[in-house]
Amino acid sequence: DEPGTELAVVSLPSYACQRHTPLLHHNTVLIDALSILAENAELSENEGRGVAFRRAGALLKSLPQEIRRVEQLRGQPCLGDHSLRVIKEVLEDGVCCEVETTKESRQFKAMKALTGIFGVGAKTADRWFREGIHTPSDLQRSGHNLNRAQRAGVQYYDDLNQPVRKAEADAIGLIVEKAVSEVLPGAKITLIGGFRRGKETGHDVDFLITHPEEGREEGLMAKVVSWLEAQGFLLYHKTTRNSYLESKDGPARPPSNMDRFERCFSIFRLSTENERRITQTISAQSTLLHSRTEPSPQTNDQAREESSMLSQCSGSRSWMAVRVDMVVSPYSQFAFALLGWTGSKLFERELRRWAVHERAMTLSSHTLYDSTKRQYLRANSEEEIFALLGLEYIPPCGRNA
Ligand code: TTP
Ligand code: MN
Ligand code: MN
Ligand code: MN
Repeated sequence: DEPGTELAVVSLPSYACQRHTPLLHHNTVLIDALSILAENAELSENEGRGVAFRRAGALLKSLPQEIRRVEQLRGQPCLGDHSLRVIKEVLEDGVCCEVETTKESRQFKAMKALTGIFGVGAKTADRWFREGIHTPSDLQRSGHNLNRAQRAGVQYYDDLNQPVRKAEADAIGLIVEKAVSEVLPGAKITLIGGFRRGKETGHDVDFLITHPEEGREEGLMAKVVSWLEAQGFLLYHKTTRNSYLESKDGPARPPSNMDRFERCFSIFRLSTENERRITQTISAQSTLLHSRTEPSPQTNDQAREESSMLSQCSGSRSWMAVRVDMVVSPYSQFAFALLGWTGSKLFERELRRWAVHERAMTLSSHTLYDSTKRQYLRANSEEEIFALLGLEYIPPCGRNA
């Protein structure tokens, strides 16, 4: 045996919100295997099973070293029999049979392709799969009636299935910032979601908008959306009003993990020219952007000519479609909204589970309710919320569970 491989890793705490989960970790192959099974469970609407595999994966992400033998994991929480079996098989044989079978299965492939369409969830995808629809092209040929979101999803399928890069997120950030300052001076925007956790790519870009004077944020989203639409930045948008104040069942128990902020799920039209100009303005040390549509080692004229040729022959263009989520929160709820929308989804789930089971509290993206004291607890920062929950503060980059 190589020295060191027998070293027992200190046993980690079991809730992901009690430990740091960095973006870069030491057990990628094992985590990838568990992620496939988690994804498959989620697509089959087996949420409990999905969460079990996600928790096991997150535990491995928190480990400070590479695991070579399954015995090194003795005493660690979050690892059920099934996950341990998968880990053991990957360590011993390089692959796990169940994972390989899942990856190759027609159903898994079809469900992934169909839920990859914006506006299509597991239920709808499963119904279509049973009808023999396996791909977005099958769907188009089928003549099914699609709703507005799904039509946009099919139309921009290729773009929306490309990872969004940080430079693109920053470019969109400047556009949203401009929109917000035009319609309500003093309002501020914060980049949330995966990019706030330090990810270099994402499936979308998420923003939280607020105004330091409570109440000024009311009706803000409609104005922001109108401005963006008038400027030609929006390919699709669906705004949902704030339903928090009107709710009868009280703020402590949102019907699901969905919160009730005014929000907009949208698709931006990001011009690659625009992105380049904007990004150069923010970073004095000019970042070299590798555009998706234009080859870079050319003069601008050559590139532009080629790009316009491409747009005629192969559908390549000088712009791209990017998914963007925007949420508006009143200033008094900002810290909760920030914590709730920074993710990861598993980290959020773990925070709420910790709150209920270990503190008899209910955490949402609006408030924290203490059932013992029968009162709402206020907080002005994420640090305060962690403290109220009796947790060590975990910065966004440590929330990649
Ligand atoms: P996502 O944008 O789905 O995920 P992400 O940003 O972590 O990952 P990706 O890079 O792939 O985009 O969600 C971001 C956070 O927003 C997530 O923690 C859950 C939260 N969220 C809510 O709180 N309520 C909602 O209704 C939705 C859709 C998300
Ligand atoms: Mn996101
Ligand atoms: Mn409109
Ligand atoms: Mn999002």
